[in-house]
Amino acid sequence: MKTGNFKRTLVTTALPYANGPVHIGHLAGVYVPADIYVRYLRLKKEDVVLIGGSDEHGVPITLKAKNEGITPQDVVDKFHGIIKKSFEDFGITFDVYSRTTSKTHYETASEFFKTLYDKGEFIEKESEQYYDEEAKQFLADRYITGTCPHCKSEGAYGDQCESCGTSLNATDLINPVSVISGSQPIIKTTKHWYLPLDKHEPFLKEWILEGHKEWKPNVYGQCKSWIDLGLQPRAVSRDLDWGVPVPVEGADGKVLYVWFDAPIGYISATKELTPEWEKYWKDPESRMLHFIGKDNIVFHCIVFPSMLKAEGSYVLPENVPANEFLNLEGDKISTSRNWAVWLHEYLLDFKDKQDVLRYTLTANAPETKDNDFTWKDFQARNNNELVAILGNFVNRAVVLTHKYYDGQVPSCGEMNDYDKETLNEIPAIVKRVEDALDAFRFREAVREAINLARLGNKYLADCEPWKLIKTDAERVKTIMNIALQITANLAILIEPFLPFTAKKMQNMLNLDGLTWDDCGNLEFLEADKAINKPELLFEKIEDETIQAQLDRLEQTKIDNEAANKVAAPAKDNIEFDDFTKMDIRVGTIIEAEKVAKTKKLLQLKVDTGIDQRTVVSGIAEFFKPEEIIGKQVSILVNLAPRKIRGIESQGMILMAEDATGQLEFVSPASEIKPGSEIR
Ligand code: B3M
Ligand code: ZN
Repeated sequence: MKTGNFKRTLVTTALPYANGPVHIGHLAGVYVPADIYVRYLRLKKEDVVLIGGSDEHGVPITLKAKNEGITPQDVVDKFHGIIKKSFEDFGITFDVYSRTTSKTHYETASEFFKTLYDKGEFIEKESEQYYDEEAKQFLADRYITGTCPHCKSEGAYGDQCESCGTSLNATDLINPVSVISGSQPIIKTTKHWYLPLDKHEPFLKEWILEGHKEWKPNVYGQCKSWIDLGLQPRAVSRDLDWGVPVPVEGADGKVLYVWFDAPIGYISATKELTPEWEKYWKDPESRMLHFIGKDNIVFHCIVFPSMLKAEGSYVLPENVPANEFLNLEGDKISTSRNWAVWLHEYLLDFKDKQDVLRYTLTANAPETKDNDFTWKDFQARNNNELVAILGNFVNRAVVLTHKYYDGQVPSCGEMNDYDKETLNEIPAIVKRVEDALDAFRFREAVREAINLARLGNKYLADCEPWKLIKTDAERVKTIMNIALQITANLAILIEPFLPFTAKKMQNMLNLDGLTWDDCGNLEFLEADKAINKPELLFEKIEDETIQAQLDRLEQTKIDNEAANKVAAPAKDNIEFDDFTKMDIRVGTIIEAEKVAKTKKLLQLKVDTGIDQRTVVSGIAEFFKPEEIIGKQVSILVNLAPRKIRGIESQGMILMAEDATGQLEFVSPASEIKPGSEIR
């Protein structure tokens, strides 16, 4: 689709859930490509807005709040701030970054629902839903887990299986369990509103399968398989107390389903951006693009368009350039397993290196298939491409200009064939970058852009001005003029991808207000123009720096393995009498010292209330003697004495030991007299 057929473009980016920070997967899949695209259109002086915001509803947020003993609002306030800052730090140039708890959004989502409701676009249906009798509440989506009926993985959620990606109804799950109480939920009747996707099926077939064959194969293919499976009505409300209340009579305790209100968040955010929001949303000459990850395809290509169509006055997306997933060092990125590179943490370790990450994520974007981020690749792209090609070329051009001409652009004399050939390459490269960007092929686009720096490097290496300067100073002026023209073109061409670097380059060249049309123009650096001192663009990343990142991930793996170790199975049953044979008391440790020549043993003196006795205990690796004096512990006092390393041990201190071997004392919750019986 040519951009020229439209008057303006509305670019939306998936609204990240405000229940955690954002990581490289978010950046690579959605925000960097969207930002590249929008920067490109802005350079072309097109009317474009970039819309973003936090998705602040949904069950994971309520669960997180519950776990942490805070309110859902506390959760989203915290992460909305962190996420917004990360995007700013990485130069994602949102025209508006809003949130779905904003007043405008509540009004907009409510009105949208009401309009569809009044038009009779919903089916009202009583249905059987899971209900947790202990917690006394209906269990929406993620409040239930169970076995996926399709791929049979454990831990599938009530709305989606994260293993196979299938979207589910909670009642499809095998062996459902309530996340709140762990109990087996019962089925109870409740009323909800449904969007009859089946009714929209003929339209969707026509519009996507016939009308949008140009969509990326991964997107088109997913839509086709959804439609081929046959679409079902989808509930757009939930029994929950966090969300936009369903704005009709008799809907107490019900809110809009998060996937109903979240895409309306794009509309609310545009409203907050400009009073002229309707021209972006309702004028058929506006083009809407949704940048999303592959798990959101069905909602943006099928559900939201059906909502918009049912409403009647909105434009539909022109394209949905969804990406696949980015993995990290061969493993799926996971928030719960902390298997991620968090954007805010990256910047602590790689200060001012936003462009290095933007570049790596673009060059290696998961455009057509899942892709892997590795720290080695990150290092190689930085050292071999950004430093050795781009940085090296720009630096040479600027440094030599200062060295030979005191920082003034030399005039271009007569060009030879090689000069002309080189310059002719520029428009060809620009065209290839444009074609790739127009088709949302960002990997290819950035590769082509860097090819301009390759061209410049080769030109300088072939012409060797540093040798010629002694023999043919006139010729060197032409060479350096051409090198600077290439640099200036690069400063425009790389701006969408590497905006921080482009800015530095434009500063060095004393240029600003450049537009895409200036690409290929070889006049805008006129002779005698003064340029500024060179600035460092990129620096080599050393092996140690990369190793530190790999070590951190290795540690995460170790921590996860420890956390995943399960408790040992229960032992065989015993009789009550067997149990009562044990005399367990509360004792207080009154002396402690290491047993000489051992690593694990401490010799303790314990006040048992009955007497003061010596006990040898294998806890020295976990506790320092001085730390445990005064500690109340559980002691088995009628264990037959035995000699350990020549010391008679009279009893045993009871310890709790987790699956990883970590030890803790079993102590009374508050102080109690030594000798108190434990039973
Ligand atoms: N918050 C899901 C996600 O982050 C969801 C996107 C909403 S876009 C309207 O994957
Ligand atoms: Zn599954």
